[in-house]
Amino acid sequence: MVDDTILWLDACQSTNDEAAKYIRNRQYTTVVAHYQTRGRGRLGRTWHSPAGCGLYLSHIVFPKCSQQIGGAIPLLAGVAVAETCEALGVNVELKWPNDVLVGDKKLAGILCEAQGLPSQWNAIIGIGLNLKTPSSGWPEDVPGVALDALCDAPVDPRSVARTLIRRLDDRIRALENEGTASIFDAWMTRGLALGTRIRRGELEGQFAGLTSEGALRIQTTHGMETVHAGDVHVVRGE
Ligand code: BT5
Repeated sequence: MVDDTILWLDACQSTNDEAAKYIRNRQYTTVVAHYQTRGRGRLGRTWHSPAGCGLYLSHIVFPKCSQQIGGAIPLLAGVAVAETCEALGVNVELKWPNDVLVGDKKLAGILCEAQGLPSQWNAIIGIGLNLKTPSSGWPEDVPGVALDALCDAPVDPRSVARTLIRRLDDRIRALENEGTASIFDAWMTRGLALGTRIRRGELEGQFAGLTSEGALRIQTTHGMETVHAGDVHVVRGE
């Protein structure tokens, strides 16, 4: 049963930090909190985590594949979130590397943290999925949207958590057995259209798909460039 391995907390600073405590003894594979006091985004940013408004979930995985292939895990997590939302009738778009969007609003974010030796490593997949629009609305710097604004039926957080965990585990198994191809295909069907004009820092050009490791390829006027990390922006209106 999935439920025996989930630790349901009322509050914590960050479910990723809480999950790290169970890597060694493997008592739980997943930590979920009703709210986080210091929810973390990437690059030192904050994840807005008000009580009862989101699924704040961290899932620990011990992939039996190389860490290089494991670089696909953030994309794999995006696919698992997308599948979970689609099961509720909500279609999403995936923006490299870790945003789950509806229109120009963010429905979910993903923070993956890997550690260990190349031969024996683990990753904590942290997912913040907005379930309910905060009663005070979204802060100015949070371009959020929640499932309650997109679904007709009420959303049960525990059932969403269980579905998401199953999708993550299924996709991890596929990664171990078949490599990255099916994950990248599933990601591309929900990702930016090939040829979309994008910018990453100084680099600007057309989205040209993913490398075998899940890095982003940009066709610039100077040639093909590869981006391994950071934020990518869509350049509109040109
Ligand atoms: C992310 O970072 O999108 C990764 C977020 C991961 C959060 C989960 S919750 C469970 C686990 N435990 C943690 O402590 N973290 C993980 P990034 O790409 O850096 O995006 C952060 C930016 O998203 C912020 O600067 C805001 O602009 C925006 N943002 C913050 N909270 C949001 C929310 N609830 N909904 C939509 N956008 C949000």
